[in-house]
Amino acid sequence: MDFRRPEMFDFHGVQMTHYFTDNWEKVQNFRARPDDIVIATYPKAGTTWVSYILDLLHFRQTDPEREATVPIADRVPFLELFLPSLYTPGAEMADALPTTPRIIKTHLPVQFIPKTFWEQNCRIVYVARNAKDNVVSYFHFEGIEKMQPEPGDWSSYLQRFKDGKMVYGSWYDHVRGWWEKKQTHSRIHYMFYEDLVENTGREIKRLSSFLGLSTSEDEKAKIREAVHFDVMKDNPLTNFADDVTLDAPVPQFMRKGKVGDWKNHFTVAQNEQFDEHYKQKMKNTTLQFKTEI
Ligand code: PPS
Repeated sequence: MDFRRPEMFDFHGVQMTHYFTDNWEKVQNFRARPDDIVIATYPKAGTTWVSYILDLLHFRQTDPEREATVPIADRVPFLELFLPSLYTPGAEMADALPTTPRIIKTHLPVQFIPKTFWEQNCRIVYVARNAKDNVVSYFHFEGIEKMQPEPGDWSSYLQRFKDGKMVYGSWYDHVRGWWEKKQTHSRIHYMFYEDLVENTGREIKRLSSFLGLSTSEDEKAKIREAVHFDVMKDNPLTNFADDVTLDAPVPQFMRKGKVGDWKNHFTVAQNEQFDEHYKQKMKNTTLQFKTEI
């Protein structure tokens, strides 16, 4: 396989790797349709989980064949992904999606979203996850994902996270940037990983209503079952079993799916320093996260 772990570089003020910038012109010139739905997140915030919920809300009943055969990465293409030796570029896949609506995944910070999505007034679902669990999940993922830079050791990784030297840049800027945009843009549904863990049924209901759907109670219950961590972990269509860039046996993409796993990683000192730094970075915002439930 002709790919290797990339270097990060500064891309318009955000750390990126070439796998997500090489197709920039096509991504920026993407032509959205008004009914396209975007799922946007900082990496490891619950993208796959919410992508699957959105897909099931729209297509579980009308297209059972798709439900039984099409992997999540093909149902919900990753817009800026460009690794043509292995995958059809995300922008091409998104363009060619046969469904209505098309559901499209991105990790781009708000300032990089192609303008077509604003012009077409598309619905956007943004999922945010608390910083501590997010960095832990990202750390483990980079250990196994050969398309990402080497994570190095935990304590330097945590420092890098605080400094914003991560692929897709600063978590703080990402979650805040989208939060600020949401204040003036009604077609953004800003949701939290922790809420989804705490009450999946309630969040599915909110999503259904944001999408303008009238999903029955029975259907919502079926979706809730299908998107349970253990079920998605066992489902080869959602657990990235065939992902050739993952250097690990199947279960590791679906790692733990918990709120509060950070407690198994942060030392007391790291936690205190993190909290102090967090306070500075997150002052002057109304955005609040739960780090335990
Ligand atoms: S990616 O690669 O950025 O698209 O990853 P992403 O899907 O955003 O995030 C992966 C984390 O989400 C967890 N996950 C879930 N948690 C609870 N329930 C369900 N159904 C679920 N599906 C995915 C996954 O386990 C990763 O979190 P960690 O903490 O590493 O387990």
